[in-house]
Amino acid sequence: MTRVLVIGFVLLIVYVFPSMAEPPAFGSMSYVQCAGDSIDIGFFSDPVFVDFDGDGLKDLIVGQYFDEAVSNYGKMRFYKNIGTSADPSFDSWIYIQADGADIECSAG
Ligand SMILES: [Ca+2]
Repeated sequence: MTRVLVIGFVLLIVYVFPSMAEPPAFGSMSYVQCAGDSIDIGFFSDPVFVDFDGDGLKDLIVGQYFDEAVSNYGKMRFYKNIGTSADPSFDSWIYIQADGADIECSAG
């Protein structure tokens, strides 16, 4: 069984460590990619994998503390898994919304 450890870091965001044995022994680190680029959301990202859209594949949900391009705070990104459970893949993301508006929440 493949397991991953996902950690958000300041300015680097998300790492995946494929496990290689029980108890957990981690292989080399790699960045989670989206459309060929490393996902970099910045600090307070708190990434989690959960089947957000109910298709049986775990998606990536990541907090976004600050988006410098648009100067907004506290949004959540949804990366739909278009790969498999063992080899997730992401090609785009959207902000999670409620009632037609991006959900916003503060850090902490
Ligand atoms: Ca899913």
